[in-house]
Amino acid sequence: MSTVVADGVPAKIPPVASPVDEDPVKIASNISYHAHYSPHFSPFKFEPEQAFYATAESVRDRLIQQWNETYFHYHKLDPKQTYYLSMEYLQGRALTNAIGNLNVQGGYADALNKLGHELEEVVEQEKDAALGNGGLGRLASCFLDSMATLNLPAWGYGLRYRYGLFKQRIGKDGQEESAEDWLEKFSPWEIVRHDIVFPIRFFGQVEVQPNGARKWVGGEVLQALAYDVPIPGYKTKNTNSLRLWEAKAVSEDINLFEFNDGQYETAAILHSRAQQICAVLYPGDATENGKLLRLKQQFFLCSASLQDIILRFKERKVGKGTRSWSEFPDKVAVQLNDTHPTLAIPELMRLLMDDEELGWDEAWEVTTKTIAYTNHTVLPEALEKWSQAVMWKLLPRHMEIIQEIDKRFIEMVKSTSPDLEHKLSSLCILDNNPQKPVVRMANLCVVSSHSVNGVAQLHSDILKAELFVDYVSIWPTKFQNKTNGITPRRWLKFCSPELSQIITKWLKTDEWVTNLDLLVNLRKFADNEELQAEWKSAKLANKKRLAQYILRVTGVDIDPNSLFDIQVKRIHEYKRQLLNILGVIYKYKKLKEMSDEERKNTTPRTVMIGGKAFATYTNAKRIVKLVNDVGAVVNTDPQVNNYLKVVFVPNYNVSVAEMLIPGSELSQHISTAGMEASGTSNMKFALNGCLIIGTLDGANVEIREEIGEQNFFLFGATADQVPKLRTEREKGLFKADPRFEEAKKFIRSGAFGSYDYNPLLDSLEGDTGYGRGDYFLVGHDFPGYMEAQTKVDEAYKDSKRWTKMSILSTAGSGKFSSDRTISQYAKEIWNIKDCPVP
Ligand code: 26V
Repeated sequence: MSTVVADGVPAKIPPVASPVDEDPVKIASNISYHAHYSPHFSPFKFEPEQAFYATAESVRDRLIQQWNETYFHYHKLDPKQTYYLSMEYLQGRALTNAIGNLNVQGGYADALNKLGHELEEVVEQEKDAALGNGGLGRLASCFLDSMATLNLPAWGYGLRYRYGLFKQRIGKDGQEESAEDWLEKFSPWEIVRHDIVFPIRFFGQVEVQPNGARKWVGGEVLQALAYDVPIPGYKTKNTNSLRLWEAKAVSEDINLFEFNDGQYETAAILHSRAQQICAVLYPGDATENGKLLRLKQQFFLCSASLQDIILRFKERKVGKGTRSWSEFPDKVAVQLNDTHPTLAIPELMRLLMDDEELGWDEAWEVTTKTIAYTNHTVLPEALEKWSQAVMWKLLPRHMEIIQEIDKRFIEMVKSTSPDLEHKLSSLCILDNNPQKPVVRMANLCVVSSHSVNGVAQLHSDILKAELFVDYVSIWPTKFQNKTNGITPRRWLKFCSPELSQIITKWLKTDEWVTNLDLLVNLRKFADNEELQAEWKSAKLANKKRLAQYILRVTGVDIDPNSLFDIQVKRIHEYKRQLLNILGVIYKYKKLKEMSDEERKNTTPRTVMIGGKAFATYTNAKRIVKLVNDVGAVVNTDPQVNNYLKVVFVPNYNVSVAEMLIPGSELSQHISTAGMEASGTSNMKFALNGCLIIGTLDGANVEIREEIGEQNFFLFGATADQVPKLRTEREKGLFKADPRFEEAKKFIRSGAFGSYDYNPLLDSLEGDTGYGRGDYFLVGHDFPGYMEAQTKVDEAYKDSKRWTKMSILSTAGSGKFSSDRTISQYAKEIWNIKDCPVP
């Protein structure tokens, strides 16, 4: 333990309050300043945790300076600006990213050394901001990084959840969830904006004004308070904003009479309701209350963000006098990250008509030109449908507007596309099925947006050919593809500095960090022995670091010389972690049946699986339990454990991914074809020189095209074969591979303990009461999967060949930069231009 005083830091390095240049001595003095005057900790201690907060506050000073300059620059130039509306952001840790983007890595590392700390240790103190579930939230965060790096005037809007995605622990019954208290101390990155507050109404009724105008009144009114998180671009001054809303009650909403009367709960009822809104990401929606809360969250985000956007539009008149509303789409683009922020559509209509007094046609023109929608899934159970009754109660004026949009859409189809009339019952927005009348949010988005996009070519093709096929004939040019991407800063430069340095050395430039296509120039060195040796040693260093981490969090000692095989993502049946573990089980059984000599000829493997199962998703939780049970048996079996280990990596999140991905050699992206919209971890793994075993699904298709089919272990049914295979399965025409049967039987025999796996295994049979036996076609794809795995084992034995494939994976990853994705959104959907801060 070191203290500031004992180190003599204040004496040697006098605290300096203002942000500083790159001189480590001055940086150290600024860190000391924050440590010393911080109201959060005693100034007499300077342990790693205090060092983290003081360092973060020092870095934040720089960010705030750039962030203010950026705001004023945008305000002065008044360019068209994009607003990304998302219910999820998976920001992860911010310190390494901020220091790296500001390009002050060396200065801060030296400064912390002077203060008795290591930067690596200090950054580990930060908790992940996990305000999201999985790929959709992480995509939003990668997009923010690219938007700032490309100097685009673009902001994110989201909710400031008090508790993010749950913390996962593995107990004797499998996954256990607990609250993730990311704000336990405080977040040094958020700036509360007491000047930015908007009223948000719920419930109430619609009142007709004397002039016939309609007005939403009554109900309960809460406040949305802004918290800004600065988003620095890489090596640029532009620092954008992620604005997160928090719900508050108005101060008069405490009834002092009731309070003094001892009725504390009723006195503060609105305070308590306000707290509920941003309490947790994804409140369980099994109950009516849960559904209502989730809808309130969505509306809260949309209403606060749009009021803010409109205010900014009005403020930025730049000498042009009053603005005309028809200019709004020339200044504002709103991107809906899936259907979660769909209520932005009726809310913008309402604000324009009821508050700004535009007529329907004018408001509709502005709204449709402003809003664009991204679809992130074709799974029917994930397509949002809200009960009309709940919507009428919570948002009566919005329901009137949605009804009117639907009515006009139906009229339009009848008059312009009479051949589609018989399809109207599925095309229209309100599903008036008397059993369960609902609002179909995706339909509302398609009807009301000027652009609809999927997130990988195959996914966009499926949208056009299936889910939205009839809309395509109405609006042939509305549908687009924008293949996802990932930020090369976080996902290569910062998480794997060793490999990054090698790439920079061989490319003779570090420009690849902002122009990822340059990686293609590595191809010509793929056989070079010197590069191969450096590449292997960097990968080995990353594997050793990962092995230490695994030992620390699981107690399992893994061999860095074995093949590191990783599957990390949310646990879902369509992602088929079950296929992976069944393959492992079969392999384990065969290893046990082999002689010692035979085992020695196999390729030693460490299989790591990680991810969170939604708390109420029983089968996903059974899969987590199975992986853990298999690990417990295999890892302690002395006959086998030199050749095979199985690790469940607990509490998978962004920081854990930053540790796992650089150390990976093979990763599994094995969803049933047609079901994974894109996937983005596949891109992160490939970028880090990891080979992929996968199906022709989502972005795998394009990754394989880019890196070359000989460098991709492909197996499985294709998306267009899937429907027929399912029908055959239902008709009992499927003949199971004996290896598949053997693996299942082995589990049922109790080889992995006494837990009842029958319900999970039954879901793989064609004749169960589950209604859709082996819907995900694990049985069909099993033999192909096993053969692909055999090819993996063979390829790994030839280290030169494997290393070449690894280099070619990185070399072929240029397309998957989120800089490319965002440039396409900017040009082809938002029509915005960069606006670099001088
Ligand atoms: C949500 C749910 C909720 C109910 C149970 C079933 C289910 C299945 C899927 C989903 C996903 C909703 C949207 C989503 O997160 N999509 C992901 O978006 C990523 C970024 O575009 C993409 O890479 C992933 O493939 C896609 O699953």
